[in-house]
Amino acid sequence: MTRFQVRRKLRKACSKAKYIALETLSMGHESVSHTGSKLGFRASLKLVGMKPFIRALTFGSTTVLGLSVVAGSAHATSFTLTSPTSGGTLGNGFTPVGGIVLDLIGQNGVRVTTQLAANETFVGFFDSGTPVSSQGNPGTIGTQTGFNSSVISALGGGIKEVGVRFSLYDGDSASGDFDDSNDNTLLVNGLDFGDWSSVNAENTDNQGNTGSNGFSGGGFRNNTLDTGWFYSNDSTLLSSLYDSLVNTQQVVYQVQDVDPYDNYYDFTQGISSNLSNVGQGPSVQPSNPVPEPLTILGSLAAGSFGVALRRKYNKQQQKETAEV
Ligand SMILES: [Ca+2]
Ligand SMILES: [Ca+2]
Ligand SMILES: [Ca+2]
Ligand SMILES: [Ca+2]
Repeated sequence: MTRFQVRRKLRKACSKAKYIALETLSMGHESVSHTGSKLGFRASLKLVGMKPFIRALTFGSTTVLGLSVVAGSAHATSFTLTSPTSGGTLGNGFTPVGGIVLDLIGQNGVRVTTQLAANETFVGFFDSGTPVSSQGNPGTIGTQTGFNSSVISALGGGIKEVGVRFSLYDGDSASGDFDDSNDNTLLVNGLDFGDWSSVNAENTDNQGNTGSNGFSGGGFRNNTLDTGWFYSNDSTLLSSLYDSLVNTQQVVYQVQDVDPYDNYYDFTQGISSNLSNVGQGPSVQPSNPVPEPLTILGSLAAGSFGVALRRKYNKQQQKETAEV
């Protein structure tokens, strides 16, 4: 067999494997025996063996896959990239740490997500930091713009669930810190989204990999980089939030402090500079965003065919050499 022929066979095997992968996933067991007749016993065994693995990829480890793309690391935590809303894992482009992530689930189940870059937020004490216009109590952490009428109308007339994630170094709101137990409250468009001390937060390194300090169990800790999710499905609160979106087309994140101006905030501190400038405007997410595992199955299947073909090619070569 010439190299050209091998390459052509490989290409054919690739497209076949991809097609079969799609079928196998959509049709279940019956298609395996069907593909078995087409591809031979060994190939069908491979696909059978792969099915549970692919399931795991689809439902269990999509987060890990997403993380390795974003953070470029195998140790990235799934906690920060998994929203507490029914939407679950964030789509591509979200950093595992840093910035303010907003995850909205509309009345119709449609998901809208956005991330305000960390370096677009307030820095300092709220009586002296910058930008000056954000000072005060409540103080403005940052503002997410871009909620135009098409994004808002995608939500189907209301909001069912909201998740808000931010990362903060030295938050001082965990148990025993000077701003613990109800001192700091998150306001979103002026609405109460909860006490910072009751939000579980996870320590990470500057790229979003699991940190040595684990979970706080509540609050953003002293001298620690912590990332936590706020969540609400309170229909009254979310109805007010929806109205505020319609009226202002933006989301203003603020902190209300019971004893203000004692806490220093820098939402870029401890976060790698390549992550602190990453943000994206509000966008409507596709309803069924799981194409990656299929592509992966295609590549895996194609890979194993490739190996088989290469073996065949090598054998042929050996035979030809022996014949010479
Ligand atoms: Ca305090
Ligand atoms: Ca501190
Ligand atoms: Ca305080
Ligand atoms: Ca602080």
